[in-house]
Amino acid sequence: MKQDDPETVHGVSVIRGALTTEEQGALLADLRSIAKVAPPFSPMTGWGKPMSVRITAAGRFCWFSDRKGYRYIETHPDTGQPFPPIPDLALRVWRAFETRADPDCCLVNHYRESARMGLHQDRDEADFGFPVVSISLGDPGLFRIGGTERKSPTRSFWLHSGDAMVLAGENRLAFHGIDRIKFGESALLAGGGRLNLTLRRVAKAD
Ligand code: MD6
Ligand code: FE
Repeated sequence: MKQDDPETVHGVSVIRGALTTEEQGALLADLRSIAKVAPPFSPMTGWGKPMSVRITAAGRFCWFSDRKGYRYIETHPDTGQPFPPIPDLALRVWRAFETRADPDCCLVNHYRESARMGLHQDRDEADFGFPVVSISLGDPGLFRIGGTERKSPTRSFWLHSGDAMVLAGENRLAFHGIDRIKFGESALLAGGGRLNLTLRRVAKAD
């Protein structure tokens, strides 16, 4: 794992190729085991349409959304079971950026062809002093980021398989999303697609 000198891409801290190809494969295997016990689901948006991304999680919390709104949950919506532990490799990436406490949530987003994620802020966590750390796997995703208001100007850049990125400081509450993926470009996922892990602390650290 590469932990040194994050570069700044359009004001965002990125470690290109943080995970080697072998590590990406190992993390993918971990995610497959997670998906077996915590099957990915498509949360409903506020206007009753399912999201194009499928999500699941590891750690204590998972993000969830339905007509009643969005929130963090501690048991799987279908199985009623708690989520499996966060993979060690993902924890190691987090610790390259943050050592005060480990994350208690690792969201896993799965993008199939033509899936996207609209501009949003991650603001349901207790302490914005902690970052959100992302790891990308599979096909490239066009990441767009703006400022703390929806109408703030945005810029975008590609995230590739193995890249790690952190939203912290002035970027922590910036609006961001995924415009599109370059489906079928990476060989990591058989059949194409993109996986993104976002590690965060939902509860206050003690
Ligand atoms: C994605 N990422 O890359 C969506 N959120 O699929 C996010 O929503 C995100 O990459 C907070 C921090 C980093 C992220
Ligand atoms: Fe986000």
